[in-house]
Amino acid sequence: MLAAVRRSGSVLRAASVANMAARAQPSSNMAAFRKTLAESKHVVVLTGAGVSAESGVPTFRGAGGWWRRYQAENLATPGAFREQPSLVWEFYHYRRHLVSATNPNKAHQAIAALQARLAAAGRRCRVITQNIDGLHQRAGSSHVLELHGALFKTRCTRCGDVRENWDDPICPALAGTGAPEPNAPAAHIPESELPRCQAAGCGGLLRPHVVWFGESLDPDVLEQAHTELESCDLCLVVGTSSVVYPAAMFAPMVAERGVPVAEFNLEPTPKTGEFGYHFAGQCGDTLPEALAP
Ligand code: BJW
Ligand code: ZN
Repeated sequence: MLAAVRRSGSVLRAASVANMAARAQPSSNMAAFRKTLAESKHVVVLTGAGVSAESGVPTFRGAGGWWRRYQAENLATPGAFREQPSLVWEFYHYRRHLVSATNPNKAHQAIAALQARLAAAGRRCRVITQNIDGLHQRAGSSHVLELHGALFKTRCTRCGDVRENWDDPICPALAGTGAPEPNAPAAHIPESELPRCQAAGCGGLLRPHVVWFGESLDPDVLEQAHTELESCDLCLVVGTSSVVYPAAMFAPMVAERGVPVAEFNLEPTPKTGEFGYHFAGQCGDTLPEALAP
């Protein structure tokens, strides 16, 4: 079935609709979830922007998803970068600066503690995140699969060189730019003064090493994610609106195998009806309770 899903999104959609119709309302029985967790041998935790919200990192959709007069997701496109590289770099400079000043929250910590506890018991727990903020790793999680790239990595648009970069600002011209207020003026930095490639003799324009809309995810990361999803016996979906593909179909794929899936979110999502559990609330509250030893 999963191989078919990879080949055809429509197979998945048809199966999901049938599954939704067949399922009862998801349970919010914490004791039942904790029993399932206690019996599981291979847990996958799929996270989205909501897991970092309590650290002060804005989500993409909803009220927090604006930067100046732009919806964040409209700046996360190759077209936006082609047309206004200065504006897009300002947006990422703002986020790099903001994330540098934040810390992992109780949700990141609960996930990292679960991973450590299961590993010590010879059980497996893997984090698959759509986030680029690195907060899972800073909380102590290992083996984190970053589906949409990393905020503190750059990629050269000319030679493809990828490297870590924690400089703030990443280049002198971005210093003091990136203010998020609706009326903040654009910096209009010339391309020659935006971040440039340091690989020998290149000097090409750098871009954030992230996955924008319409771009393919790293095939190795995707393959590893599928391997985890196909073999896990419990899946947690934390703080994602489940509207961006391919990640949006990961947990439904797991549920389709009859494996328990638990969603932790402030509100229901388009996929909630496909899952066995839904825990409403801030994941900084719900996850520590759900994952406590
Ligand atoms: C809390 C909380 C708290 C808050 N506690 N909860 C199939 C069907 C239709 C379209 C497509 C398809 N396959 C591909 C597409 C096209 C496209 C897509 O999905 N479009 C849809 C929007 C319709 N996908 C792509 O283009 C992907 N590429 C791809 O598939 O390539 C092949 C292909 C291309 C085109 C056609 C077909 C195939 C690439 C997607 C890349 C997404 N990139 C971004 C930016 C990354 C870089 C950056 O960060 O700057 O990734 S967009 C943005 O959305 C970001 C996020 O990772 C992603 C998901 O958002 P997320 O994490 O869910 O955040 P929010 O804000 O949406 O939700 C937060 C949730 O948390 C909410 O539910 C809150 O309630 C909750 N919450 N606080 C618990 N305290
Ligand atoms: Zn280069």
